[in-house]
Amino acid sequence: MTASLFTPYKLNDTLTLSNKILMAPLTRCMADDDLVPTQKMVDYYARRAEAGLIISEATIIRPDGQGYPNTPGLFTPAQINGWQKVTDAVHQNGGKIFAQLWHTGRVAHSHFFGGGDVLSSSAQAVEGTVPRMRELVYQTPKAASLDEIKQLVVDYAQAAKNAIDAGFDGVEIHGANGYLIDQFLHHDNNRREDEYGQTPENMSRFALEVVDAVVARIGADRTALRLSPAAYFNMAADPRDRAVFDYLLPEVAKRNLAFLHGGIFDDSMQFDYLGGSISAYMRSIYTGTLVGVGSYTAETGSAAINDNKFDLLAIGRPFIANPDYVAKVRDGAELTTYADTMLTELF
Ligand code: FNR
Ligand code: 8K6
Repeated sequence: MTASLFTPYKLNDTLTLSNKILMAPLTRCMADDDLVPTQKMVDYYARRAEAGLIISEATIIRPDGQGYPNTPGLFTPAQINGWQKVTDAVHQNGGKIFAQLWHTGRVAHSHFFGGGDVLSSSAQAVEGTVPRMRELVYQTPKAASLDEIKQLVVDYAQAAKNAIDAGFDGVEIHGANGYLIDQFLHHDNNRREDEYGQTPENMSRFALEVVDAVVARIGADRTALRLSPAAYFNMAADPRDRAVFDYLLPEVAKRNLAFLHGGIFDDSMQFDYLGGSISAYMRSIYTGTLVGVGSYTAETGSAAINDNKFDLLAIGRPFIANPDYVAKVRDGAELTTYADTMLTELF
């Protein structure tokens, strides 16, 4: 029933995956206080190397991208060295790993980087407080100036280069889930009146500039992108957002990236303005390799691949609960059920 997951998949001339199961990016907040990956993180990723591809937990590109405690970075030599140990261990176990590149934008908090501005597309604050640090109320961001946008693009490209230096097989640009890039792609957050706002082309500009800068630095074969056409996390939906993604997805397809990955927790959710689920919407206008995700089991994911709904399956929470997820599925062994209490420990 899950046989379709266990055939190799050629992403491009540079990368072939040994199976179609990806480990989804999963923030764990377990890096040390300098945001360097620890030995426990090395072991955690190494245990999961049977995945066709691991996508690392979201990893911040620079200090003001941080929105949660102890999320790893990729901007200091110590962080690059720490990740090198992770990628070496994964490679030794026969696996492949991409780094997910992250800037949280308005979901950042200056508590984590010693004060100063939080940057976003516009000065629209996200409501509420930082999870697990309930005393930290989100601050109103500064709308990034044109110079600040240029610098952000440069910093994404540098983090991508740092990822390659750290031994990663590639990067996934985190353009999903209401973080910085997504903050340009939805009307709820993007109120700009310059060349980065108002029209689908303008609202897509930052995302495409980041993609192009990363591709120029490390190559399209090693670059992937995660997007959330539906606003569902830290963001309110607006039916006008559809036109933004109708423009953006074909533009991304022209770049021949390694893959495009949906950002969603449950892919059975239907969005009126997208005409269905986010994977169905993305499949209808994106022509390259598509990764499906969101509350799938190996069986439902395999069936979706057989039905040509997407090409590769990303698995999140079950991979936290089962380090040996791939072997268990292959052998038909029983899986341990995920519980939020498992987030307190890396195993
Ligand atoms: C996530 N998710 C997530 N997504 C992302 O793009 N970057 C990240 O760092 C994280 N971090 C994260 C942490 C935890 C604890 C959870 C549960 C989820 C979303 C994740 O990649 C995935 O899309 C969802 O978990 C849905 O897939 P599953 O878990 O239903 O297979
Ligand atoms: C501290 C880590 C932050 C990264 C994301 C963690 C996600 C936690 C898992 C549950 C989140 C629920 C997200 C909202 C989905 C809404 C669907 C309507």
